[in-house]
Amino acid sequence: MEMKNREAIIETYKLAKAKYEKWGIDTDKVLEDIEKVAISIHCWQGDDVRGFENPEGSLTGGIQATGSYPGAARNPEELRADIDKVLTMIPGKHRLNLHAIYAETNGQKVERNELKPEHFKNWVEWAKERGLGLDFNPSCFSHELSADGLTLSHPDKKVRDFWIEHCKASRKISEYFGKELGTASVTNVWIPDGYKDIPVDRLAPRKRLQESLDEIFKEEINPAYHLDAVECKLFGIGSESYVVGSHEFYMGYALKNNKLLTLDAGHFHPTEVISDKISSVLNFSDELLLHVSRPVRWDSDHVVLLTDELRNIAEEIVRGNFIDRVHIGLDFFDASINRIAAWAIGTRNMIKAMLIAMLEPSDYLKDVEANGDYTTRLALLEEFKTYPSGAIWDYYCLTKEVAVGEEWLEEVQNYEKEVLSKR
Ligand code: RNT
Ligand code: ZN
Repeated sequence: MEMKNREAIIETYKLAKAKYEKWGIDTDKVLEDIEKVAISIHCWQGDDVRGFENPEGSLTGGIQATGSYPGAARNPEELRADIDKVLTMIPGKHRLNLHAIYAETNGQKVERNELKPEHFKNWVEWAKERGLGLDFNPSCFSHELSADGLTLSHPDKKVRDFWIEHCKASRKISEYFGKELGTASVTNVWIPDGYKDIPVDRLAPRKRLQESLDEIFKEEINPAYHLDAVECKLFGIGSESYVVGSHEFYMGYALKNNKLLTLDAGHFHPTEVISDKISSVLNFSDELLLHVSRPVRWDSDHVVLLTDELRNIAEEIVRGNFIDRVHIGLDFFDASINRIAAWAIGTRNMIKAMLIAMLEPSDYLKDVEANGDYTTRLALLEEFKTYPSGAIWDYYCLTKEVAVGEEWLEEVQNYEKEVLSKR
């Protein structure tokens, strides 16, 4: 960047800093705090949730990546190179979230219930070199044993056992991540189980799921290495009428068994928001996992934008002092635009939302509210919307030596020309 542009960013930062100082916000301190916020970046935006097990296979389980933008990663090397590229556009130190289908088995067919830590050795080496933490997910979809839409709640014990073993294997892989990298790996169990049409027996599948989970979690694993999370859902393609692992099911299960609940922004009724759930769940649970996504009329997994709801999620985390208790994961997969851009846009937005939330004088606003002065509350919240948070964000990117403003787009375009278009 040209010297005069750098100087302009620094000058603008100083002016913005003075504005926030008036409200008792020390922007230098905010920049120290935002650095500690680690976002768990999902690997599956890079290849439309295909994985390496069977790249020709199609994505099942009621989720879909639509679009045919060229350049998707076809193998571990390409995926890692793409993530490396994304990381150059994102300020701060973050985490990578892997799925079991991203195992590297040297061309050998390894059943999912037989996956071992060694199949993730390359990922661990890669993460170590970059100082990143890893998170994990068993993959209970896109497989012949999930073809009828049932896994851990399947009436056939043999099918259930296969998925139980897969989830157990996944916990061992996660433990290995935690040991190797010195930061607990959060492993999230999501299953597609449900019915297209109205079931008669809503109870039996839930009983079976409960038993399967009990079996999966039987072995205690040191929470310094590994944490378990369970993800609820309302409906999916093929499970429109009934989802076994509903919100109430997993909320009950998580609280009773001391597991993390996962709240995915797209897994509720279209007008229901996860921002309002954070302060409730954390009354009863130590920690929480979020799958930040953008549902458009349904669980469409669109790229995360700086919407009101994204800002509300970030505000809830910051205002409640929950930064150490909420694991922020991303979950979207858009195949209709450049995938590196999708990652960069969504991840930058998540960090931006956290930064904006940290720039709010929330103690002052809480006092005003407690005194019943809702006029001041509303007036200030609206005025703060046009405070110069962008200047703080630009300065943060500058000091972290990542693209400032839309500069990253040119980097993506060059990468597309030089790398992606040749795939
Ligand atoms: C599906 C869930 C789940 C997946 C990923 C790939 O509805 O949101 O989290 O999107 O695990
Ligand atoms: Zn999710």
